[in-house]
Amino acid sequence: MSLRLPKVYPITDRSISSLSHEEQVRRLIAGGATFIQLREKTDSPKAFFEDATAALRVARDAGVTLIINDRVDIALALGADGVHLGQTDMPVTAARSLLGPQAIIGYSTHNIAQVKAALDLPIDYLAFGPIFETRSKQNPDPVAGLDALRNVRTIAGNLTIVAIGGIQRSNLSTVLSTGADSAAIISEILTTPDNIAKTLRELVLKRDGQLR
Ligand code: TZP
Ligand code: MG
Repeated sequence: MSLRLPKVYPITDRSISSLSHEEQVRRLIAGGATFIQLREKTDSPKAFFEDATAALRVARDAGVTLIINDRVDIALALGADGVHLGQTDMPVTAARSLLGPQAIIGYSTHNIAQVKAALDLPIDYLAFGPIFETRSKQNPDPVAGLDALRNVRTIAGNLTIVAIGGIQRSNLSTVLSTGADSAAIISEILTTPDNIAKTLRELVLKRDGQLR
């Protein structure tokens, strides 16, 4: 399985943006996002469900793909496009059984052993990181670095690779040229909430002069 993703893959975060997921999705879409992940680490399931319902409506109206971090139950209940799972979330095979063959499943890895183990799983993309230092994740794994990303590109074959962790304007092109198909970004896009659309547009344009 290999999924075509945009070069910049934004992830929502209420604690950084101080905005609802719905509003973040609106602004990200205004900036050209075509694939968004909702990531919620503190809200109650009920509150997240309600916000995510509104966010999904906005995404659907714009033809934008929306996936949910961690919560297979919420993704299923919403009819979202898929989930992003980590090493301690519901096993990928169980999620695939619940969500079906059409759902998008992304999976986080943090070292080469995890990447090798992931190659046998029914996933649509493999996330790898943190590539650089990040302050957006609690208890992050050790920084993996660009050399490890290069190694992941070699062993992952055709599988879509998403790099994550500390990706900014200054290192985006390097991350992509090192082998990532896409860069998942939180703080660089959300830290200045009034400029979310502008920042995203600039990040994508800076790369190659066109939105994709
Ligand atoms: N997983 C690995 S690093 C990270 C996650 C969720 C956070 C990435 O956020 P930022 O702000 O782009 O470094
Ligand atoms: Mg998770």
